[in-house]
Amino acid sequence: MHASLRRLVAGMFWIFAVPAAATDVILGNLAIEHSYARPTPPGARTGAAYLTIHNRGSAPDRLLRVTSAAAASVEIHSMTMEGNLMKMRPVAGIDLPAKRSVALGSGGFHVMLIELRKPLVIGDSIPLTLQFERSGRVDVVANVEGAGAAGTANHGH
Ligand SMILES: [Cu+2]
Repeated sequence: MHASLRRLVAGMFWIFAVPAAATDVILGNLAIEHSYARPTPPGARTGAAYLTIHNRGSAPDRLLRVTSAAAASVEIHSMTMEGNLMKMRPVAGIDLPAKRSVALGSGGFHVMLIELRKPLVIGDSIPLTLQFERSGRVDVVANVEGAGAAGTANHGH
C-alpha cells in the first residue's frame, strides 16, 4: 500500500475510534469510564445505565445522586439475591474508596431510569449528571449499546 494512502486509512480509523472513547470523562481525581445504557423493549418505562468510576485520588469520595433529562426520576440501585429472587432497591449513594475502581455494572449497582421520556434505542445517547460528595458535579453521555459478552440484566420492576 502506498505510504500516503496508509496514513489516510490510519487516520480514518483514528476518527472512527473517537466516539467509543467519548464517554470517558475526567472530574478532578475521578475518571468516569464507559457510561452506557441498555436498549429497552417496546412499552418499557424503565431502563438501566452503567458506568465505571475510578477514584485516582488519595481521599475517598461518594456518588450521591444521578439525574437525567431522559427520565422523570433516576435512582441508584443495588441488586442482591434473596433466596433465589433477584431484588433491586435504591441506595443512598455509592462509596468510592481511594485508588479504587467501582463498576456500576450488570448484576450489581446500576443507574435506574424511571419513567423514560422515550424508549432507549441502540445508537441513541442520553445525558447523565453525576453528583459527588467531594468532587462536585459532572455531565456524562451514555450511549445506548446492545448486550455484549457481559450479558443482560432483567430490569422488570
Ligand atoms: Cu434497578
